[in-house]
Amino acid sequence: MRVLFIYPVLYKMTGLPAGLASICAVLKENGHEIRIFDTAFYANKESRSQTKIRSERGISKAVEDEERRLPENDTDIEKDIISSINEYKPDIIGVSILEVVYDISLRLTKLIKRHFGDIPIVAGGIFPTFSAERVIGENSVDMLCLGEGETAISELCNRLAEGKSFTDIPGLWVKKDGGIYKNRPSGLHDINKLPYPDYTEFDKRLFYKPMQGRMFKMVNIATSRGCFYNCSFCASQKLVEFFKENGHGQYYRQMDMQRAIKQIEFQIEKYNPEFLYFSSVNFLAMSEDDFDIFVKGYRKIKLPFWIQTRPETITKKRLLELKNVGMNWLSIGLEHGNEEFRRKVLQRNYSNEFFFQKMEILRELGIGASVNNMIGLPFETRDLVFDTIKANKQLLERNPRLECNVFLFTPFKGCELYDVCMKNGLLDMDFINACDFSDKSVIRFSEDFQEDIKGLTRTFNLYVRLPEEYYADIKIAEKNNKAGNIMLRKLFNFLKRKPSP
Ligand code: B12
Ligand code: SF4
Repeated sequence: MRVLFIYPVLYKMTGLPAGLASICAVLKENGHEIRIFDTAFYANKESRSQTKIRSERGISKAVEDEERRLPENDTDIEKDIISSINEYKPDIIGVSILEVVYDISLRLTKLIKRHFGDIPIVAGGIFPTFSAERVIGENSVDMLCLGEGETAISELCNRLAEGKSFTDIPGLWVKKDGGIYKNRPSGLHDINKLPYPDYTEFDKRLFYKPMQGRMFKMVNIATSRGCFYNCSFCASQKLVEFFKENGHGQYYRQMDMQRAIKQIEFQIEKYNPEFLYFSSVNFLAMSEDDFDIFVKGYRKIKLPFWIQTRPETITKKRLLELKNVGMNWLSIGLEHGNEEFRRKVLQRNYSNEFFFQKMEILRELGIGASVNNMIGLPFETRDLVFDTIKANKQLLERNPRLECNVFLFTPFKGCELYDVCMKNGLLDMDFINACDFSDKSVIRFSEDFQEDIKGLTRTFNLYVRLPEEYYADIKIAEKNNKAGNIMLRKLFNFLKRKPSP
């Protein structure tokens, strides 16, 4: 079968999707052909890359070679998709959907249905998994996949190729003769048995990600799936519940480390990256034995790499060994600076002091990191945001090399905080988060707090990095008006001139 995957993704949101690439690998093994159509490089008048926003907010360095590495398409997305379908003539079209791209996904599936009514369209990904009724209710969607899709879609393609019935495939919901066949989710895959994710058909620009002011060609390596923590703002908890309720056991799976090393060697050979991007959500959640195998195996690889992990997993010994084999940067979530709020609302249980000590280890070892924070959480107040600012200030005193990221909290379906927002009347009933890095929260906050969020998001790094005698000026810079914008530029210019630590 000829399969076309649509990968709807925000503007210049690069990085490779390991889940979809895993499906590509399984389909190819089964003798099917793949093409991918992504939306990353089509701009509209509001499009701004995340890299640009981060540098404007004083979080990270401007990325000099972004335009060269990631040039935009100068063609029209709708014309392009139609001509690529006319030329490739797929037998089936799959769309991989996260909530933020649901709008654009539907725009494309509707367009395709209008022009190519006979080609079946199957939706998969986190959003269709958590909003199945809504997605299957769309006229332009013929089938959807719940949970992991490798077996379900390859079985579907095999049956379509053989002209067999496909209404009973585990994991698929299928529309037929005016009804919907709702099969239970298929089991979880043994990640040691799946073929390595296949990125060959993805746009080469998607391999590039920014790192300290430069774009690097990166390959995404997943050494695990899922996570065993329960943060209320993340899909992990509900994914775990979803698979347990359906009798499929533990969603969190760690790959055999010998195999992970083989995968790394294979991906390097195949794609020739300059950097490795480990997308495992909590990279260091591995046993001492696995860690030793990783470090020994990675020693000969000699490529810089990036990880994300939890503070609980950090030890000096581990970080030193990782640094020695090439770890260049890591990302870690503080998420909020008020301990009680973090524990009660976000379900993250550690003290600020504990987190600070971990960041001191990084300083001692000369390792840089991005610390992630959120703003605009339900029940948050301006004072609570200032607890986050204060905690980041204290962090920088202990480790001046840290980058302090701030993200506007967005409640996605499939995370506990979404339900909390709904129960408390903080969201519209059929709400869908189609945000594109907007600085206005979708939560029903008071007008004053909405203004605070906008202002504090753009000035977060000024508050964090400048002494308190500047706070009156920063308050002026919070406002998006003439005086505020002049002050904002002035303060950021001042910050740029400050000698770096
Ligand atoms: C790596 C990662 C990324 C990568 C790659 C994205 C990708 N699509 O894989 C990058 C850096 C690009 C990224 C970006 C973003 N991400 Co992200 N990301 C992840 C992360 C950490 C791992 C994804 C992964 O590999 N999972 C494991 C694989 C096996 O699962 P999977 O991707 O869901 O794919 C399987 C099934 O869903 C299904 N499937 C998927 N697509 C399809 C298509 C078809 C046709 C079929 C049949 C099946 C199918 O089969 C796959 C294989 O089993 C997840 C956390 C998580 N737990 O998933 C967040 C997560 C997916 N990201 C999230 C968010 C919010 C974002 C951003 C908006 C963040 C931001 N503001 O920058 C952007 C938006 C991306 C976009 N589309 O524009 C949210 C999504 C929430 C939601 N309900 O939509 C998650 C769940 C994290 C969270 N907050 O809980 N992300
Ligand atoms: S935010 Fe990170 S640590 Fe928390 S549950 Fe999600 S993946 Fe796990």
